[in-house]
Amino acid sequence: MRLFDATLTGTLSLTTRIVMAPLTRNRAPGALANARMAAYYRQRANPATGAGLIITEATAISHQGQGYADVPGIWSAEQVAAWKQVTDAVHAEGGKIVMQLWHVGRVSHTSLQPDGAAPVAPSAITAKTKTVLLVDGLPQFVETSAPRALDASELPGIVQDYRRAAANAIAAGFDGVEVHAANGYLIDQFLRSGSNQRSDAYGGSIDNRARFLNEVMQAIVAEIGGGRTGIRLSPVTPANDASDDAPQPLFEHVLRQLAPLGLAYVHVIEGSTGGPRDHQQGPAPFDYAALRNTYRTAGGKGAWMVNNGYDLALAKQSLAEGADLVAFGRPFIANPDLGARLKQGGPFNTLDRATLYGGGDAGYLDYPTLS
Ligand code: 8OZ
Repeated sequence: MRLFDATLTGTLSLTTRIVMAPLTRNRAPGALANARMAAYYRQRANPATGAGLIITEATAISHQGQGYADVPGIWSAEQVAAWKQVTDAVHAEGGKIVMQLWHVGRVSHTSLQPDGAAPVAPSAITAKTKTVLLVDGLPQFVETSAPRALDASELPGIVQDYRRAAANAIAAGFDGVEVHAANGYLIDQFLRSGSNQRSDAYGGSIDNRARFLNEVMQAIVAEIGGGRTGIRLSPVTPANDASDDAPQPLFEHVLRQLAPLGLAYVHVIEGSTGGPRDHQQGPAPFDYAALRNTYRTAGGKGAWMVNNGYDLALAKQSLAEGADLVAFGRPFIANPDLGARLKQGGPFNTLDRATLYGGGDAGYLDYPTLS
């Protein structure tokens, strides 16, 4: 079955097509990776039993890019050194791991921002969504703070933060990076009309709304090369109050722009993140096959990674229809040896939602393996 076949993804040679999706777990106090995280990733790293490729939890490119309690960062030398224990652990198991680079934009809270400042966004529109703070070690869901609109003069600095984060990720031993352009965070806020009401070169037309993404991708590819750079998109997700009137032409434009960059992969969340796969935004159901065709027709050679609610049957179907990689999220939390379990058709552990965000080893390191 193709799911268990090796494949070359950009410069990454993968043993299987099973990918561990990025999963926020809020167990990085001080924005630093730690031994507990290294143990967690290590449990899932052996491609014979776990993932062919691991994508880290979303990792902030700057303090300003932080929006949740105890999520890790990758802007300082101390953070680079801390992540090294994770990449060493994964590589010791023969695994591959890329870092997901994240700027939350407006999905933040003043208590998480430098000097308690307002979060930043394309436009000063508050997201109708919640973020996670930790109060006495327990997750508390709170309304995001009102953001201020970024001045165009600030954008080169943020692009530079992405570039530095990519360089730092490579210095920390990662096999590559994934740019988080999904789920209503900063890049997605620029892309989609519901959060971008700018009247400058970064707002209005599709081309203008895609400009910030393009600048970020150009900078990262110049820094580390397209062959170890991926991107995550979520064309119709309503996550974090994301919305657009016409996602099909918007995202087809984005894919045409990405095609010449020689990316390792394009990671697409189909439908509503963690929810219904047929979620619709805009006038018609989103056509994912057309999106991929647009990318291929424009010369895009990166692997096509699909995500959202996949099980073995859907993975088989999707691979038969042209996907190259399949990302599993929540199943990988509850099943460190998900690869082995998929191969033999189960059984699968069930997820404990109470231990998703924050906490210690419980619900993190103690899910049992088959043997
Ligand atoms: C769940 C909780 C906090 C953050 C995303 C990074 O949706 C996240 C996230 C998910 O992409």
